[in-house]
Amino acid sequence: MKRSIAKTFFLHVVCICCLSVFVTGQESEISRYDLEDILDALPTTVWGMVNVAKGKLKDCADLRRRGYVESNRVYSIWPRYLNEPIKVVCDMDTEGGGWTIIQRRGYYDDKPQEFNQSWYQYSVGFGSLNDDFWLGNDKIFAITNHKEVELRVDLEDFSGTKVYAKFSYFVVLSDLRNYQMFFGSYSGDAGDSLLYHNGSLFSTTDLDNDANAKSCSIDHGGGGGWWFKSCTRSNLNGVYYKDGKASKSGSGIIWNTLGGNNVSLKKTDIKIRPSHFTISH
Ligand SMILES: *[C@@H]1O[C@H](CO)[C@@H](O)[C@H](O)[C@H]1NC(C)=O
Ligand SMILES: *[C@@H]1O[C@H](CO)[C@@H](O)[C@H](O)[C@H]1NC(C)=O
Ligand SMILES: *[C@@H]1O[C@H](CO)[C@@H](O)[C@H](O)[C@H]1NC(C)=O
Ligand SMILES: [Ca+2]
Repeated sequence: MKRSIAKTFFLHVVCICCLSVFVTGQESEISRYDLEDILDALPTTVWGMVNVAKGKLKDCADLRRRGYVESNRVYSIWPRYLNEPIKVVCDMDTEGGGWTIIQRRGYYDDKPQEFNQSWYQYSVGFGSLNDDFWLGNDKIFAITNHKEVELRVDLEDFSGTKVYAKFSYFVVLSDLRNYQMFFGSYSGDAGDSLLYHNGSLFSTTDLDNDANAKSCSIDHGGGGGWWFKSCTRSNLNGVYYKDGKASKSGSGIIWNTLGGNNVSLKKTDIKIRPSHFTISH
């Protein structure tokens, strides 16, 4: 209730702002997100008060802008659309930092984290932020919807080759929409093994939303959750094979352009940050 009142009020303010920009006849590069940020900084607006109550740190980019530069430590953030703060790890180094990490493989000490988990576990997240984890689809939904974010996937194979793939935007819909995923144009040197999956719904062993007659997660994916289509050119939540060889095609940590569906990777890092991120001060 409070939320919708705040939202209504907020929309009115935005409209007044748009109107004044229009009336003065000036060209304006101000986007909707900039307007939100301007309004956020005003504690006299309803939206501003809500924001103060919730804190200003919505993702790792906010932390980086405020001078936090340490990677690989646990931070608290409070993304919009979540009822409570959450813990995350950030990449504060790559391309100026500000990345919120949503998945990691191959950072474990003794035993790799198992990724053959249920729909519920994929929704809320699992594993340890200090080594291997899935942040959780509800959190990924929140962080990809409060502003436009880009996606970066860092990959390392067992020969030590490191490559990456970037996507100009990335958005994951809510649980009600089965965490359907869309993204924008590719750049990088890993090859684009995600394009095939654009627009796919998320599936796990206990919830089959894929486009295959069978269950991709059970029959091909090694039990992991992913945005399978019919079935997979990438499967970064597959089985961790310590020798880099998937015993069953597609079941490992797969990025098809890196050796096909039989080669399993050593390390992965999936992260997001606002598109066009810069540190202006
Ligand atoms: C995941 O796979 C491992 C190894 O095959 C198995 O021991 C474990 O029971 C599986 N966990 C679930 C939740 O299916
Ligand atoms: C992914 O799908 C969406 C919706 O169909 C489309 O707008 C977008 O351009 C696609 N992304 C790529 C990289 O083709
Ligand atoms: C992948 O491994 C399967 C056996 O699991 C084999 O049938 C297939 O030919 C292999 N593909 C490639 C490209 O090596
Ligand atoms: Ca199916």
